[in-house]
This record gives sequence, structure tokens and C-alpha cells, in this order.
Amino acid sequence: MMWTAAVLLLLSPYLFSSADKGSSSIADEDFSVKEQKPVVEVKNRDSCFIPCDLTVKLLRDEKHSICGQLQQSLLAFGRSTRKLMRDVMEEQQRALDILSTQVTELMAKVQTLSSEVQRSNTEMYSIKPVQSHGRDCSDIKDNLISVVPKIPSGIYIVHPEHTDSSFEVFCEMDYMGGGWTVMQRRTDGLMDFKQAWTSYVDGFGNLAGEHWLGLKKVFHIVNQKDTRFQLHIALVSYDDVTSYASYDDFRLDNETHFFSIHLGRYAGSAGDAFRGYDQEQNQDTAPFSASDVDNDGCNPSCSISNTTVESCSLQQNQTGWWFNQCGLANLNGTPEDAEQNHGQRMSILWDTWRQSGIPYNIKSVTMKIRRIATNN
Ligand SMILES: [Ca+2]
Repeated sequence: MMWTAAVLLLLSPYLFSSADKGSSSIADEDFSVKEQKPVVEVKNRDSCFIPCDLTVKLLRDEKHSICGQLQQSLLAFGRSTRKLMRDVMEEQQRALDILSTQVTELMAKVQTLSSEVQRSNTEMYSIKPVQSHGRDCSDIKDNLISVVPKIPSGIYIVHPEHTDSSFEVFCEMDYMGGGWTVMQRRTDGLMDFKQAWTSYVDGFGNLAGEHWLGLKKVFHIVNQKDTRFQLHIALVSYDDVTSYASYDDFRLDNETHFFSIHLGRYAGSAGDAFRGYDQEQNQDTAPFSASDVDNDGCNPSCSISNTTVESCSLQQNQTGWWFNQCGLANLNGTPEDAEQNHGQRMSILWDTWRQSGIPYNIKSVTMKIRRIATNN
């Protein structure tokens, strides 16, 4: 050790021969007493004695040195302990960060999965259309009933008689005996029914959800030879009251007659809004109108609730229907609060369905058609 070497150097006048004793300036200055009364009698170079006061000084120095070292060691220990704690905490923080990232990722996955489940619930019916050689949903049901114990509802491909094309339709096989071809469905208000004439002719929306099948397709289905179709309208209010209107005969004229509607006898609990209360409101035999094709019987205008109306479609949010001086029915109306739209009649309209004289607020509706057994 360094200090040991220094001590040896310090002691050299005493440890070694007395010949050069007087040359040591340290001994001269610091240890003059020893000069006067030398304690150590040096016999030879191999033996020596250390004076007491020097021993005390040496021990004190050594003590100071050890204390210093101890202090240094304690400081170093403190530093390393703090570093260790810092490292441990940083390590824990890193672990927490990783955990937090994993939790975030998991939550995102759960969210994705739940929205996936929600989506598949709304589209629970087969997205892939079922290949079938039926002419409509009633025909498919009749063909499958003997081979399939339970025919599922879903999207089927139909090929009506006397047409050169096949198309997809949604068949309700569970509702009231099944065999229903859905021609219109409103459930969540997500599909915009503000559509032009061509869209109403060809159809729009998602067959598994909200849609309008299309006047041309419905015309092909109901105009097959030796068939008669009934129309069933199922209504649900915002407070989940259900009701229905049914017509025992339903058909459409072709496009040159703007798909005029023809209805049979009414039955149901929602009232015959198609016919209304008087001839002026009667939509039976009315041609179809849209925002860009006006057949609404207001020519040039009608007076409805003290308002001059030139176009029923424009008055009812540019939707399409068999308007007749507007009338009491429009199941293609937009399910919005009429008050938000300056009193315009924009909601799904079936005005004969009332409670205590007030029309129900309609949340959802389905229009479906089914063959009626004929004698011929
Ligand atoms: Ca008009």
C-alpha cells in the first residue's frame, strides 16, 4: 500500500544505521527530542525500535486513513445502492410499460372482436346467397320442404318465370309459416332512403339489413303466371309496440305504367293507410313517384294541412312511394324527428296506426310478399 511505503521512508533514519542520522531533516525538525535522548540503540541494520510517540502518530494516521477509506466505501456503497434501486425501479417501470402496452393491445382486440360480433349479429344470415332454383321464396320453400327439415332464412337466388335474369332476395322462412320474399326492410335507419327513380326501380341497400328490393324485381315476382301474392306489412314502434297490415292481393303494373300498385282486401291491426279515410287519400292504383319522377296527383299542387305541396316526394325527404295527393302511407319515409325538419312529414308514415288519436312513432318496418294458393 502507498501509505506503508511512505511510513517506511519516514522511518528510514531509525531503521537503518546511525551514520547518516544527522542528515535527516525530518528527524531534525520533528523529532529533536529523540536526538537528545535516543531511545533506540541501533546494534546493527537488522534490528530496530519505533518510538512511542511515532507509533501513536502512525496509528493515528492509520486510523485516519482507515476512516477515510471507510467513508469512501460507505459513499461508494450508498452510490451503488442508489444505482441498484434506480435500476430496479427502471426495470419495473419498463415491465409496467410493456404490460400497459399489452393491455392496450388486448383491449383493442376485444373491441375489434366485439364489433365483429355485433356486425355478424346484424348480418347473421348467410352473406353468400344460397343457390336455389326457385322462382321466389314461396317456391323455394315448397321445393325444399320435403328434403330440408328446417329451411333457414337468408339470401337466396331466385329466377321468376318469364324473366331472363336471376337475382338475390332475402327469404324469411321462419315468420308466419315462411316463404316470404322481403321487398322492403327498415331496422336501424342506417340506409338512406333518399334515392332517385332509377334506384327505386333497381333496388338499393343491403339484403341482410335495410333495403328496397326494387320495383322491377318485385314486378317480375308478382307477375308470374298463375300466381297471386299477398302483401304483409309488419310495424314496430319506438316503444316496441307491434302491429301489421295485410292485403290478400298485391301486384304492380309494369314500368310504362310507373309500377302502379294494386291491392286486395285489407286485414290487420294498423289500419288501411294505403287507402286512407277517403278517395283523395287512396293510394291503391297510384303510380310510383320519386324525387325526379312526379306522379303524385298534386298537379300543379295540393293543399295539405294548409300547405301548398307540389311534390310529395320533396315534401317527404326526397323518398319514393305510391303517393296520391301524398296520402297517409309512406314506409320509405326517413325515421327522423319531424320537428327537426320544420314540420315536414319525414318519418316512416302509416297514419292510420294510432293510440288515443296520436300516430305511433314507427321505428322499423318490413314489407314482404308470399304466394297465395290458387285453385287453378
Ligand atoms: Ca306533383
